[in-house]
Amino acid sequence: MEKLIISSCICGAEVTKENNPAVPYTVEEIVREAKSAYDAGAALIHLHVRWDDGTPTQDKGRFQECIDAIRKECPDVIIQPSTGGAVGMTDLERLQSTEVTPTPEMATLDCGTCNFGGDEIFVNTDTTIENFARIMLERGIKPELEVFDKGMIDLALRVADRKGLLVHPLHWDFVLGVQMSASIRDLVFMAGSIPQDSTWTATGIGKEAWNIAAATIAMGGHVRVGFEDNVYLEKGVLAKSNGEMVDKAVSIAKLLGRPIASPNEAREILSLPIR
Ligand code: KMH
Ligand code: ZN
Repeated sequence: MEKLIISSCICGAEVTKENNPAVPYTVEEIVREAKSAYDAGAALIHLHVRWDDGTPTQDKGRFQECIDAIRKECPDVIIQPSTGGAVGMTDLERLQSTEVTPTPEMATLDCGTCNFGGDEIFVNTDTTIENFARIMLERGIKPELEVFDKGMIDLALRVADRKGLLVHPLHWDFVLGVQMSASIRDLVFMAGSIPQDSTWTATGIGKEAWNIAAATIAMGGHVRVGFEDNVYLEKGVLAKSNGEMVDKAVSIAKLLGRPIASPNEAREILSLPIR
């Protein structure tokens, strides 16, 4: 089976130190978590950043500072800034993470609007999707198409791909457990709903995280683990670091006979230029 790309979503925008004291806020903490994931075998860091008090931000300068600092410790890792940011941010605010130097190899592109708990709505109109896709195409950034349900796959194809704004093969991330259920039935449905030459990653939010990770690894998909999606290593046991979560994904992969991709092997799988 193809080598496994492990992505680590080390920080997120919603999870806090109250959920797990190891959630990183400062630049030093973000670097510590990125390095722990990289050392354990993550080829890709999905990056949100925070101000020191934990407030999520898409500030270009803060992204630049964090990316530069991560790059020193993890020289070849793929750094994938979020353009999702946090609920309520404007599109212009969110896009700042793509304006860093050098231009990121990848960034997320969220493909629809969804409920985010309580009264929170994460807004991605058709215009937003099209604009973000166009900007990423112009800047040479490969989007990871974040889809929270099957309708978002259809939207990405209709709103961006049919207009020639996406370069194939596409890369998807199935985020299960926010809107669509984090069940293996739905994971299989999602994997069967994308263009055949696509690559895909999946993540389960909350308590289904490890079931989704194991099923994804067995199915030949790639896997995302980290504090953004889940703070537990197992039921009732908080993970001490993102690295511990990557370690667990590596162990599952080993049991299932799936070798781990290095960052450059991940670039090859994702059709990114080798560095
Ligand atoms: N924090 C969510 C509102 C992404 O990184 O692109 C959006 C998110 C998706 O996390
Ligand atoms: Zn994210």
